[in-house]
Amino acid sequence: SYKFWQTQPVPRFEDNKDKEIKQGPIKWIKPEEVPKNPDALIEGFEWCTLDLTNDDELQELFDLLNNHYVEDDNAMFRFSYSMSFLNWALKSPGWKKEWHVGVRATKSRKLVASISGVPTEIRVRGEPLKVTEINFLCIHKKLRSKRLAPVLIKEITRRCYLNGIYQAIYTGGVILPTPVSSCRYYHRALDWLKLYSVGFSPMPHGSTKARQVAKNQLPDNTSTPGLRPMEEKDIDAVHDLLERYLRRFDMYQAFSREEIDHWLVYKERAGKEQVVWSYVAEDPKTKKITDFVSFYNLESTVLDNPLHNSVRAAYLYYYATETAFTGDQPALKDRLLVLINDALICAKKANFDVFNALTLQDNPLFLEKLKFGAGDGQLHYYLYNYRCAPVAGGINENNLP
Ligand code: YNC
Ligand code: MG
Repeated sequence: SYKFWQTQPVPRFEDNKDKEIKQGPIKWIKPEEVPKNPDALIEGFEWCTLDLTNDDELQELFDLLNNHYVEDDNAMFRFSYSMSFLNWALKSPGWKKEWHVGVRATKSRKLVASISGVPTEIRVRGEPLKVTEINFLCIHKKLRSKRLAPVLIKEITRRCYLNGIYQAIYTGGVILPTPVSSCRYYHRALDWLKLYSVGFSPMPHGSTKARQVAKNQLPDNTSTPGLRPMEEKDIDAVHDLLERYLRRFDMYQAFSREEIDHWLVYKERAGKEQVVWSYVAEDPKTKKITDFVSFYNLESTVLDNPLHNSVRAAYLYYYATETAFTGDQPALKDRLLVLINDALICAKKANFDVFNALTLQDNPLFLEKLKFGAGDGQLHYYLYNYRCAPVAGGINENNLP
């Protein structure tokens, strides 16, 4: 099968068995051969470009996603991206209106599908690559299984090619040809009783509610010396630290200063929900920024529960520490145990119910120790029109405990 994906410039599953994978683009795109107009849609629907600077259109995308976007396998929870989150994710530096693609019902004008992209630059084993990061592919439940997804994907591809971008990065819970890397989701309960009552956390065999609550208790105060919220004045120090930290991995985002500002110290308009929390550790003596850690806010709607409507989830985002460069593995591990535990404490204070993290970068050093448990969810990373050897779980193997 993969009737659509086998026509696309992506590696086949078999390709990863080749001994030597020559890294680079799969297909060379001739700009003059890129179609000037979109493909036709099924009768009764038409293309649109969303204007997300217009709150009404942002609201339409919000409504589509809140009713039809990603659910877990048992349809108990559905991602609920806030309007602030969509502003943050879709209007990052260099964003283009043309990459906010929608489909409307011609008669009712109702928005029934979306796919979007924002530009960024990544490094793959040292090679710089300008890419579009594709996200929010969503089709109304009543229009599923009509082969609309391939039409949406071809349209955003056309719009990327027209802008001179020939590669893309995207993630998903489903297996497609062919992941460049795969991670597992881990979850750390902050409000175990709530997670239990919504059916997210099971009661471990032989345990009790009281024991689970006690097990997940956190200290009231953080313990990294000099930990404080990140401010604008920290941007250059964090940029430098994160850049050096990420260079240790095979694939990562190559941030500009403007991107650090946007992704880590994002300020929403007054009255809107906070999206990202970032903290720095400032050495009390030298005043140098030695560490930083961040997480973002992504709620899930609880479907069909009499007690709770939503779960507030914090997702571990970027972090970095000077101890990563000392070559002293136990020191790195010890530092991360304290730093990430502090992030848990901050998230608990900000009223989050659960803290999620993936098995990438140095995360395996602290996940189990900090009482994260493995979830059922996987996250696969994909590159479009670019071939390279698989990246081992995003993890630098030398850093495994
Ligand atoms: C998926 N998540 O395999 P084959 S993640 C990519 N990503 O094709 P139909 C997907 N492809 O197998 P439906 C996919 N899910 O025949 C399915 N497919 O080759 C493929 N869910 O299309 C699938 N959002 O329209 C099959 O399926 C073909 O009506 C079937 O629609 C799918 O945003 C979907 O999970 C996912 O809204 C839209 O189920 C729908 O089921 C839905 O008959 C809930 O489609 C929400 C959801 C996905 C979240 C995400 C990243 C998307 C990446 C897309 C690929 C981008 C490529 C790069 C483009 C730029 C290139 C440059 C430069
Ligand atoms: Mg469809």
